[in-house]
Amino acid sequence: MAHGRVHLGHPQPMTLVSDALVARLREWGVHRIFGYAGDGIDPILAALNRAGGDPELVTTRHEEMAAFMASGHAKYTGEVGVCLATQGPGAIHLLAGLYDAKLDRKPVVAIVGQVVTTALGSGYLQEVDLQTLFKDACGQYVMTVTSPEQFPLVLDNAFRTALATSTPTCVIVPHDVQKAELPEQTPHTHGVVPTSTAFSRPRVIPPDADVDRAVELLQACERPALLVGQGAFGAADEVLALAERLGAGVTTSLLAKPVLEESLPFHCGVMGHLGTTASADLMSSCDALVVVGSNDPWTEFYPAPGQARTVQIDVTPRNIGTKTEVEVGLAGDAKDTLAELLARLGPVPANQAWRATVQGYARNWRDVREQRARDRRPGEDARLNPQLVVRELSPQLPADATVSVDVGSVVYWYARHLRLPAGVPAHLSSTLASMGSALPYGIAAKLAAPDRPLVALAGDGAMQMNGLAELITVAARWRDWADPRFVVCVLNNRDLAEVSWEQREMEGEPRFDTSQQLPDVPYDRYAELLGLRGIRVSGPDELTAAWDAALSADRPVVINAVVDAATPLLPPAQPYEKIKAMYQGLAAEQGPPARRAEEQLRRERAGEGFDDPRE
Ligand SMILES: Cc1ncc(C[n+]2csc(CCOP(=O)(O)OP(=O)(O)O)c2C)c(N)n1
Ligand SMILES: [Mg+2]
Repeated sequence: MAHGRVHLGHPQPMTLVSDALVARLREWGVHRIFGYAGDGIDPILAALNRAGGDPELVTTRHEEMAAFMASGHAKYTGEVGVCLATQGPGAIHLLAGLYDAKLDRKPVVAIVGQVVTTALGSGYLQEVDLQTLFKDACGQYVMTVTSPEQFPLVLDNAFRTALATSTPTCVIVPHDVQKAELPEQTPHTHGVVPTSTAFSRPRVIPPDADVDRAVELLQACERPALLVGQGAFGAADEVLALAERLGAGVTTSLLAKPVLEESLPFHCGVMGHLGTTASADLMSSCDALVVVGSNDPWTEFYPAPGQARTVQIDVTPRNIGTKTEVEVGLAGDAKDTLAELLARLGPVPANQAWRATVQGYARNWRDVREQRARDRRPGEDARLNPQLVVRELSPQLPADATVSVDVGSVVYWYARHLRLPAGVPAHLSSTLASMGSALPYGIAAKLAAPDRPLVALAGDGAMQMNGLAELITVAARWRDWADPRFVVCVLNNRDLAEVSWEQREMEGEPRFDTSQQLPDVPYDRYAELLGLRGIRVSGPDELTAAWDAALSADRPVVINAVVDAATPLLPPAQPYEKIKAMYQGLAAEQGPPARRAEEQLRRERAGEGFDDPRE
């Protein structure tokens, strides 16, 4: 091929681009990559074969899962996640997982094959314009390598950029370039760019004047609240210290649920549509808000305009002021910035009445939550209350567990009912909110920490979308795990329930059976077929034993929890006008489940103190 237009001087030891790729991955600290084969990457696969397992190639059942695993790996480990796919269809399949990383701001490097450079532009078999395909998902850096000498700098830039911008990046390597020779030592000559794996992060703290303004604001307030986001991971001590000093109530974004122990008396739980009444109460009555590393998009759940003077701490200046009116922006790392703020804040007179109010919100929510979880479904065709399924996990969740969650109604029950012991990580596709995150995330977490028990919570729609396929990966690998416990709990409601509730709440329409209904699958028996254990649960009294059996099993377990789809996804503390459409949609539906759902909704609203009219 026509590479090497650069004059390289004397003959010197050469290596293949693919071998250089594998060696460079190790230098970047990558010891596991997630991928799927194709002839477009055969030279890279051969190099991985020669590398003898470092990095290890984890194969998935679908490239999308490789990308989700890379995103999950980044979330659980803090490292760069790497995925590998072939040209054309394989590359296309990566997209959703890469967008997941992009929207939740995680560093991922995608390595994809491409047809040979001699055929590019000819409309070749599997030829897809990959630069354009990845242009948005990997907007910070996507590059096609067209010569071997260019390869090292492109790979290094992809890693540097992924780390520096917390986003996915993409390296496209045409098949012939993968097989081309590269000098082991970069020649010191015009047109060849030296590169290295050196990387460093800045220590970012805001200017003193900004901190002083924040201090002034906080000293003048009477009813402070903290909204804690994923930027506060690693800053729990400082967040706690600020909350205690100010006497503030605390709420978190969904992503930041694991940051703080939720049993703290002033912790009001997760905010937003899927959040708690305590969080809604806190946000609607505070007069000052400190947003710490959160860019939570549930804007209608922030304080109303003009209600609260707001300080926002964010390491990314462009995030400041983007979701609510902010008076003082503090551009800085959460931990260091909070430390600065605490150092300058001095003692603050404690507003005991506000403290008591906040603790009252939190206590009240805990009562509401317990009531909802314990609510039994009456009637002949009674099904399990899904809230109880998740509630019953809380006391049994091992202190060293790792949790992965899917998108669907289970996120509501996770946010509201699962008590995470301190230090238990939990992740899901949050900002992209893509179905199909629980299994690939769970596998990535398990491979990163095979000695920790894993619990994956998923809906039946998500299981049918990809979970059943990825369970095959679990079945193929569990014997290698130091702790074989990998518990998948499927909330089997035969419904795309979250969307069914959205059809009612957002549109005032009845649930559309054709689009919402799911075929029944015996998830427990499918697990048994794969050599795993399966447990079917259909009554509330079986739950404790089911979780216990699953968490003490000698192999992965699938719990098929047959639950009631007629369980409202009720946003917290909303005026009747906002809930009216839900009643309207339900009223237009026939049959006992709709009547049950209506009564359930009315009861849950009453539990929040609303006496909704019967129209
Ligand atoms: C890839 C993808 N497709 C569609 C959606 C829209 N969506 C959000 S939740 C949901 C229902 C999920 O159903 P299931 O997994 O059964 O969970 P349930 O809500 O029934 O508990 C759907 C279709 C999405 N978020 N992601
Ligand atoms: Mg479902």
